Amino acid sequence: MKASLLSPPGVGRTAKRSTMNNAAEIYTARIPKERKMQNKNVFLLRQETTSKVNENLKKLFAYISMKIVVTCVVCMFLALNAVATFNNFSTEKSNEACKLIIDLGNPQFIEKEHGTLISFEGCSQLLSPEKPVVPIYRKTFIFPAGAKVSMRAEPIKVKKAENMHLVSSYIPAPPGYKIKTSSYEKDAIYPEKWYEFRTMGGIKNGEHVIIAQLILYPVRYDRGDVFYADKFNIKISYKPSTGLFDADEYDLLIICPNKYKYGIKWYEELLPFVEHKEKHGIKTKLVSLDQAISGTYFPVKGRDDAEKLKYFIKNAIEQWGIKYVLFAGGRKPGIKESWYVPVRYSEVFWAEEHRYTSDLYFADIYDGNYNFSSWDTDGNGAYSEWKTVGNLIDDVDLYPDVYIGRLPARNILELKTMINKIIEYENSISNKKIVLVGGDNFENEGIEGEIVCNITAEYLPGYEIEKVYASQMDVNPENIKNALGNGATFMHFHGHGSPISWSTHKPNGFDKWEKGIDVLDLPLFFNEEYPIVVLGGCHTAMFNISLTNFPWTHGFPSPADLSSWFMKKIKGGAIASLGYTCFPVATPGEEGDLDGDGINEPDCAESGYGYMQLNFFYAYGMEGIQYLGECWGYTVANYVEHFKYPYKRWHLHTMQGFVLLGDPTLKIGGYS
Ligand SMILES: [Ca+2]
Ligand SMILES: [Ca+2]
Ligand SMILES: [Ca+2]
Ligand SMILES: [Ca+2]
Repeated sequence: MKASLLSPPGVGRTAKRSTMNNAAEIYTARIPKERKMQNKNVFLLRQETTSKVNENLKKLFAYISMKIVVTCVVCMFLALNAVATFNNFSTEKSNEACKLIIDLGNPQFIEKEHGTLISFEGCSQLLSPEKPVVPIYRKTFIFPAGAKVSMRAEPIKVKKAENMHLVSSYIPAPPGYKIKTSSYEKDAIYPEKWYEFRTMGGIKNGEHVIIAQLILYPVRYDRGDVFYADKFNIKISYKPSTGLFDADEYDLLIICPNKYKYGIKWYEELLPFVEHKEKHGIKTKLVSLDQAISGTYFPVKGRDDAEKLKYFIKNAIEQWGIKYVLFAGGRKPGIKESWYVPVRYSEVFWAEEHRYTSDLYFADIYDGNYNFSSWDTDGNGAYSEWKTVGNLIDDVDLYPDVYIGRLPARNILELKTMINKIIEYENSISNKKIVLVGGDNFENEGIEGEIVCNITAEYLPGYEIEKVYASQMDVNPENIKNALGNGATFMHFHGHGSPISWSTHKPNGFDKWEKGIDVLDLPLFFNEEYPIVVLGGCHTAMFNISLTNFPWTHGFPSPADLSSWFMKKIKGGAIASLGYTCFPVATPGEEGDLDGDGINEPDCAESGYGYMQLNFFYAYGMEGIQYLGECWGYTVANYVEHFKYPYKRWHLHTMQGFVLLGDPTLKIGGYS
């Protein structure tokens, strides 16, 4: 290897951690806000580069608000933010183009046991079975909805790394599954291109925008040779649009079960709730499912109830300006599966799982061209279809366009319990307290559950912290109940789950499970303050199970899942729950800076379900987002921005399965 073997840079990469305690110290010593702001060296539009910025670039940025932007401001702006916002483009000019250079800095060559890992600061590592591990660089640009954007990238100079053997990727697995190693074909070409350009449609900071993503692959393997490029020429073309969204009649759309078929009771039960929401300034429209899908308000479109409902939501965004959707109903009682408010099954095969419900389907209304995001682009009636072999068949946008939550009530009593709890909750103020529950989840170095929970605590400064950690005590219902006491704002569990239980291990005690918590423990929770419960684990919010259909529960029948039990508990339990309807992915171990923010942390916190849940707390604690559904939307959107492309089965599961069971307009902590 001709290039110098640089010492491995970055926090945590400097030395292999010998004990987890050391690692925990490293990660808790940092100021949380810096975690995402330390990106100065990430998006390297360096001084020497930006001083030579093409005239067109200046022209482009001249349209940024206030029109006072000079080159150096632009440089700061791009360098300090992971996302560049091009909010106030001219709407008169028809076409704009600009050129810029992305400079990734020097490559880092990290010698591993089975080969070399090449990285650039600010890149994440792309894990793909039977492929070499290569760095991937993502840069996100935001444009107004309806604009036409394209980007091209070209490496400025391609270099060859002599005699280099790249490490091969392991195969990611859900919690509880063994992570397997793999190797790659000698005559493979990977990745096939130097870059990809993709657009998505979504809501960001309350605005409907285009999320344009440029993805660079600065290292490519070609039949035994390794090539890399550290500088790229980028060309951006942009055609503006006029505003698409100006309706502002309602904020929240509630969909309740059929008004006429099931009597008017569900509808009427929700009227005091609507009144309560209105009292707090949330303009609310209550619509029953039959009204939504039979043309009471808008022309009907769609092939089945779920698609008709999704078109209805699209109309409600465009005609009423809604930002939040609440589904007030879950599965109907009975052996045959049917629903008060429909679900959509996503069909991405992974980890022995063929299909699972995804409420994200109803929140992802638009694609990058602001067309309807059907999740069934081949029109065969199978949604987000990815069979056991081959590629993803249907295009999916995934970026939420509306903030969605569901009250998974199976009868009117459960609905009543849930909405009464919400009204009571919002009319009071909760204590600032969080209960953290974790242990050792994988045989890799580090106590993943505790690492992730410790970072949660960093995001909530000023909060009273109660820890139930397997390294310190038994993780059992008594200790969890004691830690909760009379209540908390949040509970965060990070470990292994099933639809009816959650658990973890003592450090290195993988032959035994902690008692954890299961549905039978919930009746004993009598906390007066209701926390938002985040249940990190497989299937923890699998709200479609029933007494006659209970996959993944190891044979134990239960009328409902753990998340739903938390919510339907009378005088106790939770106000809302976030969990997974399927297997999410876990990334234990240490393969580099997986989220590409320029800071290397334990992988369990940088990708997979740990990363997902942490971003929920980041949204509330660091971004100051007050409403529950918006925190969910921020979380999913952030995961989409980091891990959607290139498509991986495990990331699709994680994004599509992460569900909010609760009111998306819930004011976290209550109204003061
Ligand atoms: Ca399809
Ligand atoms: Ca979308
Ligand atoms: Ca990182
Ligand atoms: Ca890492």
